Amino acid sequence: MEPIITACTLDCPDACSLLVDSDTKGRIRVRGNPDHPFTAGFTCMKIKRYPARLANPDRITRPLLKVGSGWNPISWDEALDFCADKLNTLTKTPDSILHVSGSADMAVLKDAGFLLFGSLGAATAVGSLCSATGTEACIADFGVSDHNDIEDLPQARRIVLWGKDVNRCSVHTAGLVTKAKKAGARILSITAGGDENESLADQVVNLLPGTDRFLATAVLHRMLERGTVSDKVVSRAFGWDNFCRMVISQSQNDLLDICGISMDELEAVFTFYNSHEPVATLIGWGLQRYRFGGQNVRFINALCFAAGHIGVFGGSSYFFLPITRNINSAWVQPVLHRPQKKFQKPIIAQEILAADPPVKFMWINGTNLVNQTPDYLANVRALKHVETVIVVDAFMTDTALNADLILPCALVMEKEDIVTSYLHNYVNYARSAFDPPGQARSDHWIFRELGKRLVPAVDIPSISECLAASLKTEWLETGLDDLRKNNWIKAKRPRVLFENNRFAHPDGRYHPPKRLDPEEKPPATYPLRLLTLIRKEALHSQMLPADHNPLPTIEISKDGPGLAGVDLNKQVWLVSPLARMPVNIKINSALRPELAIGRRGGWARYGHGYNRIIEAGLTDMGEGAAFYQQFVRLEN
Ligand SMILES: Nc1nc2c(c(=O)[nH]1)N[C@H]1C(S)=C(S)[C@@H](COP(=O)(O)OP(=O)(O)OC[C@H]3O[C@@H](n4cnc5c(=O)[nH]c(N)nc54)[C@H](O)[C@@H]3O)O[C@H]1N2
Ligand SMILES: Nc1nc2c(c(=O)[nH]1)N[C@H]1C(S)=C(S)[C@@H](COP(=O)(O)OP(=O)(O)OC[C@H]3O[C@@H](n4cnc5c(=O)[nH]c(N)nc54)[C@H](O)[C@@H]3O)O[C@H]1N2
Ligand code: SF4
Ligand SMILES: [Mo]
Repeated sequence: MEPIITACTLDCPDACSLLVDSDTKGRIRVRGNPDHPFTAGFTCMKIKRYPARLANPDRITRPLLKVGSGWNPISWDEALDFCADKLNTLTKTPDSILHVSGSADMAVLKDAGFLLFGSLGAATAVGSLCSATGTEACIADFGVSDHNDIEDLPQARRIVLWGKDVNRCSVHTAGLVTKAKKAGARILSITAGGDENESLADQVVNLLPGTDRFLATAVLHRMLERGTVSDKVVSRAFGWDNFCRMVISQSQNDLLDICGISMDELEAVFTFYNSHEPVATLIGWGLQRYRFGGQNVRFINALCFAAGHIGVFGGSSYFFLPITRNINSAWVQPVLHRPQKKFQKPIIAQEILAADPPVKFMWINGTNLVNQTPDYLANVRALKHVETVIVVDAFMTDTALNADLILPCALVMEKEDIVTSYLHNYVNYARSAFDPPGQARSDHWIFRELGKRLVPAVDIPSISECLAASLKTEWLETGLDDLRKNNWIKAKRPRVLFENNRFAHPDGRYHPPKRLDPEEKPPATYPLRLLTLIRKEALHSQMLPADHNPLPTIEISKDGPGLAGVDLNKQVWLVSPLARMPVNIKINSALRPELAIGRRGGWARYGHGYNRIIEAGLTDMGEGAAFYQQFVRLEN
């Protein structure tokens, strides 16, 4: 195979440029493009396994209509007519049509779905299963979710991995941190456990889950007590005095108790931040999957600000870049500007079951919603409650299983597109490297063909039109032809954000948080906190049936309340107030005794799928999912 340069469109911060070719034995290879400045010639193991996934015999390659308890292959004409007929009867009651678009495909063209369903005025899903809580927190603090250029990280002198499992979640961030370390940077990891950061970090502080806002407050308390916050920094904040009163009114010992850490550990974090060398803080996504996840991020930002590490080279608080910021999404704006009814993703089952008018037609693309959203059993009930469910996917996931019609889609590397990143500022051209198998088609093709069948028709522009329109921004100096030739372009963004502490709020200032809410204590009958963390070898539920062991594995420390009275020679069950599931136990003595750790993404239909026992709940900001608020116990 001739080498093809394309780009990864999976939901991953690194947004790699990829080189697809074959090795000397003719086997297909996917590698990191050595010429791309950010990808720098390497990628994760997930994408290397993708050619096998794309060619997998379990792949759905024809539209499948549910008939009784089985599936009938039908033609695209029949499938699209089926959808159009249903939609055409509902256009007068658009609130009964619900469109849910996931982030499995991070590229531009899947947004054609927002154009199509937005034009109908259909209901849409808002909020997020992922990062919106922290993003909203950063916007509340700084006026925008933005950070210094990540490519300058190797020059940082001090780096904090705050709840960030870099080796799993972003191989390139891990690479940049390693470079910085080799150049002499000091690394502090503040974690609830389950990562592999000991190998990178000079020091590790292991705190109780969900309590980061109290650790940040304890450090801020110490800074105020010792008078280390500079007047120049303070002058750039709005409402600083009230914030200080709130911090100072806390008792240092109470704060340490809540976090479960020692005075020495607090002193270590204080000393790390109280430095003339700038500190770069990389905030992970895990610590915002709590009821007060937004506050967790806000108090960490407050600490970074007060210590003078925002707006300087080598500093910054890194959380998330909105993926649409370097492209123009105007082409997606529906022609008809009817306000759309909104369903909140983390509690979507409750909302569907209570909807008035009832949801009669639901379209799901780019997400394994049933498996990946809290309360799996309610999600199944909700889909059964809807008359017609269309799922666009390539595998028989727990979501597809509950569809009335499955439309087979093209996957990563099988379609042309443009993709941006939530970590760096490169915009990559994704070229089709493989033909989609059988009758699988891109989401864009499906939306365009469906649009033609609606009355009145909804016109979805061609691929070239959508892509060319998306490049028209002040940040990019390229057209589509150039990008097709050059494969990527870096958006013109400042390397240092918020220089001189000028923030994006209308008053130009930093806005500290106004509340510090208490963290829930584990109930006596459910003493463990369940953290369902990412796995290295797969992206969320993009696993194959053969990747599933007979039972999912829970890691737990030998000591503590988790295993009291549990006989490990008998079957162990993981139990929440919602449901219970059988699990394997792996002892991991490095973990705090209050934790149970599982790796997320396994499918409920194979007895995995932790969302069976995770209750649906919202975070304090951004309509996020409070996955890690869940308390559980183990029993026989
Ligand atoms: N291999 C792989 N990479 C991925 C993904 C994947 O599925 N697989 N998914 C991608 C996506 S969409 C996302 S959102 C990211 C997720 O990437 P991460 O944010 O890294 O993912 P999580 O596993 O949710 O949480 C990571 C860390 O948060 C820590 N943590 C949990 N609770 C707390 C807390 O209260 N305080 C502190 N300080 N730490 C805490 C845990 O110890 C864990 O190590 O990864 C992306 N990259
Ligand atoms: N228990 C628990 N659950 C969680 C989390 C947690 O911390 N704990 N974290 C959450 C997080 S951070 C995230 S981001 C979500 C991820 O959850 P989802 O957004 O559901 O992502 P995936 O599990 O990767 O499933 C994506 C599906 O889309 C399909 N797909 C891939 N590419 C395409 C495409 O181009 N078009 C279409 N139509 N389909 C495609 C894949 O085959 C796959 O079935 O999970 C959340 N779920
Ligand atoms: S999943 Fe992430 S690290 Fe792996 S190839 Fe895609 S963008 Fe790169
Ligand atoms: Mo995510």
